[in-house]
Amino acid sequence: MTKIIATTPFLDQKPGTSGLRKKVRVFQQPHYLENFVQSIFDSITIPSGATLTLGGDGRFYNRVAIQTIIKMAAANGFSCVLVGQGGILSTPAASHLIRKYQTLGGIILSASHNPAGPSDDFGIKYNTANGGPAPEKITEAIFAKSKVISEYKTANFVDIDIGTLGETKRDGLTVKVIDPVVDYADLMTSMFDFDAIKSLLKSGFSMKFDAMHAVTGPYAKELFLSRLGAAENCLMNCEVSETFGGGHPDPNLTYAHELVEILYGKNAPDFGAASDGDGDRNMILGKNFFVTPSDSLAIIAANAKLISAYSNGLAGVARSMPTSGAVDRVAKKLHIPCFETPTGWKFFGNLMDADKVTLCGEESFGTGSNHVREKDGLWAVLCWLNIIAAKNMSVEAIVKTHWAEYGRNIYSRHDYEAISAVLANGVIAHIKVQFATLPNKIFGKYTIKTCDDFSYTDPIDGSVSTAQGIRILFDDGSRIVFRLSGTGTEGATLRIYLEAFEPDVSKHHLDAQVALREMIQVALEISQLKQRTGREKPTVIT
Ligand code: VG1
Ligand code: CO
Repeated sequence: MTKIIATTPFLDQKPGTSGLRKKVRVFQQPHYLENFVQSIFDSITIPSGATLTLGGDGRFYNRVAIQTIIKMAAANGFSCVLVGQGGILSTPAASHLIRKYQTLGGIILSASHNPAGPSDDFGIKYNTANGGPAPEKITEAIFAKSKVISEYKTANFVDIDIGTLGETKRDGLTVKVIDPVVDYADLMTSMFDFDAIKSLLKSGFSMKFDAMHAVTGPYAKELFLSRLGAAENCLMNCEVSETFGGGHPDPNLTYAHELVEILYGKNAPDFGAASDGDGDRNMILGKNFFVTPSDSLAIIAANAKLISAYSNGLAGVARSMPTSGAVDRVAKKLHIPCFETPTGWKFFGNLMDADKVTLCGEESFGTGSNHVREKDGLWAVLCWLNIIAAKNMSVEAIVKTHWAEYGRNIYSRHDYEAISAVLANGVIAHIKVQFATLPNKIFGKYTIKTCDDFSYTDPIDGSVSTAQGIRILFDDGSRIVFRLSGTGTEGATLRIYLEAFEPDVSKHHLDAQVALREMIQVALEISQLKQRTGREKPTVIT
């Protein structure tokens, strides 16, 4: 074992909601990755016999980082590292492995949907024994350690062959290279009615799944081709590439345009879905039809009993604050609790561990349940296929029937990416200055009821998270939320979340941008966004 004096650079910011995300060249600086990994190991207790789960989304620098982490795990007293073959583990699969094999925790290497390659992004996060992202307590400790770290420990053995399944022993450490897919695929097989989905796929129902050249490719092949008997042409972009094919594997209407064109084109299949870089996000499409993630969560909740894993019903549901209130309406009808948490999956973990909620979701194309402690893209796709098979209805019919029963929470998010942090903070500050004067203000058909900066007290451990996004609430239940992203790597990203409730079925066909036009103007007026940032329009609309 060698102790290396860890000089600069140290972390310049607290790991965000999804760990630390930076440009590859930042991670490539001498000692940078090592400092962060040592700060993780110094923030947890590593008992003798401890195992670490390790893998990533396959992006550039994944394999290099894995060798570094294996050596540091050996020097820091781990007995075993479980690593996905080729360094591959989707985020939900890593979460499952941590839980299934009761490992001490896991390190997941991913910058999710951010582009990959030598001049793009890399990321790293630590997940605890419950399989979920480390809570704030630990990420704060990691950050604090990173600022005072003076040395890190590493071992001096040659690189491990992570391309071949099997076990290697080095310096008291056993490295097990395991199949990254099989445990996860077994879990999925145990949760859904695979026979019903198989019959659906045989019956002429057509689908297209887009892995966007990222981590879900091998998982999709095993699930859809091997286990569900789908035809090869049901899959696209299923080879994992270190640069994600030069693309931006963010499953939304902007970045998954290749799939969107197919679903909105001639001879469109009945069902379309895509997943992100690390496999935790999902987008659901029908023929000529887009399902918003907020609606998807509500619809899965409303139909959960059709899925074998949830046939006994749900303990409760949770959504992140900016996610629409569609699921709240379902929870009310089902007489189950509904929790509103800050953005980021780590807030759902405590609720799931305490059996308070079964399903969770975020507006950012994240849906999941207590089968793991991460959101899970392929799980969401299987939920939809299972529900379609059971109801024998099209995606569009399922959504419209749902709206007719519950009303429609018309929803959209406008992102302004890569604006200077100073200007973005200025916009937020400008809105906050108006907190005292906004209530009762009338904007056309909208009257403001209240506004605040969302803060959350965890009902399980009492921890408090403040400044989680500005909420402007209108008296008819509509909302505007302003929030700064915690996952960007260039400047600041300002997100505006818009939601209007529409009970009138005759207006349910309206395009969200059309239906929300007036509210978008209100958001721009209150924030003075155009004037303050010079931006004429959002970078991404979802
Ligand atoms: C974004 C999403 C958030 C999600 C997070 C991680 O965060 O808005 O809902 O939990 O990404 O998702 P932010 O701070 O940029 O808004 V993933 O798939 O990147 O792990
Ligand atoms: Co992701």
